Amino acid sequence: MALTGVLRPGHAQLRVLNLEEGVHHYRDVLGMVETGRDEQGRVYLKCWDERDHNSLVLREADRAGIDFVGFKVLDKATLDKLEGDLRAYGLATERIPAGELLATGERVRFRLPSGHDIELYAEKQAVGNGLQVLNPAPWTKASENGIAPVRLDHCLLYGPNIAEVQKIFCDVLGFYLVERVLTPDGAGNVAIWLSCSHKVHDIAFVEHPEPGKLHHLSFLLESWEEVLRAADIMAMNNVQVDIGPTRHGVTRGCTIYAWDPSGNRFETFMGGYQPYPDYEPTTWTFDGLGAGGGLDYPQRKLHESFLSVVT
Ligand code: M3P
Ligand code: FE
Repeated sequence: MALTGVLRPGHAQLRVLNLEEGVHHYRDVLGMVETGRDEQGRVYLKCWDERDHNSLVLREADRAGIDFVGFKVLDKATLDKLEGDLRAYGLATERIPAGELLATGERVRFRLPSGHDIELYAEKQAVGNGLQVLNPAPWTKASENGIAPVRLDHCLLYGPNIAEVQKIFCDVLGFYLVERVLTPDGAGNVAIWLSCSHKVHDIAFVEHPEPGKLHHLSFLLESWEEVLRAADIMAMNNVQVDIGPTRHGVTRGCTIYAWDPSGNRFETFMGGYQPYPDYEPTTWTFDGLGAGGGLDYPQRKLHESFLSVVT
């Protein structure tokens, strides 16, 4: 099998200021499926076409932002191996027992030098996508609820030391660099897009002085028409839009950035392209991010909120 090691981003735990407002947004407007609640009061959701029990966990807190991002790995042997590799690299790891997150096996957690907590896990209950595996229909009723993305696709995180973060993902966890934006002097990167798969990114980072920040969690749609329909649904539900609908030059994704009721940015997007690990990374100059259309290809400007609004 070609796809081994780290498979995909599997879950993110998001802090919301008001739980039921957050549930309304992610379940009824974005159109995820609620799959459980735990004794801590956390709410679990998945996108309709995801097969594992949950991909988004909402926790009520007095400040918005992200608690952790979890990546599913191939199996338990891979989990043990990657834990050893992280430790050998010099990172501290912590084991969180199975069941601490509903329907989820043991997790290995570590903190990046950007201040973000990342987890690896091998097991999560497969609840299916509502379709039988034998002679299935192409979609279900759940795919007609709200914006209805097919999966949690990636996140963009803001924090310090992204050169070191890139080394951890690429040298220890088997990711590769797909695109990057150079610093104004061209000596380093201000932004990196990393993939562990055939996706244009599974996680991305922007260099930022404050650690542990969330720029956006992103959800995949399958057509430009669905992105435009998402914009209609956002407007009908008074969801505040940040940028779009438009296209990113970086990754070529066709996108909307918008805010949930707690001020966490989320993205609904389609497209991009399918890179391979042997591709030379695409490089954008710092000016290219704005005037070159990296952020917003048609408008060719660096929207002020891109660098300043994070949770
Ligand atoms: C994405 C995406 C920028 C490009 C961002 C890309 C900030 O968020 O999902 O493709 O230039
Ligand atoms: Fe994105």
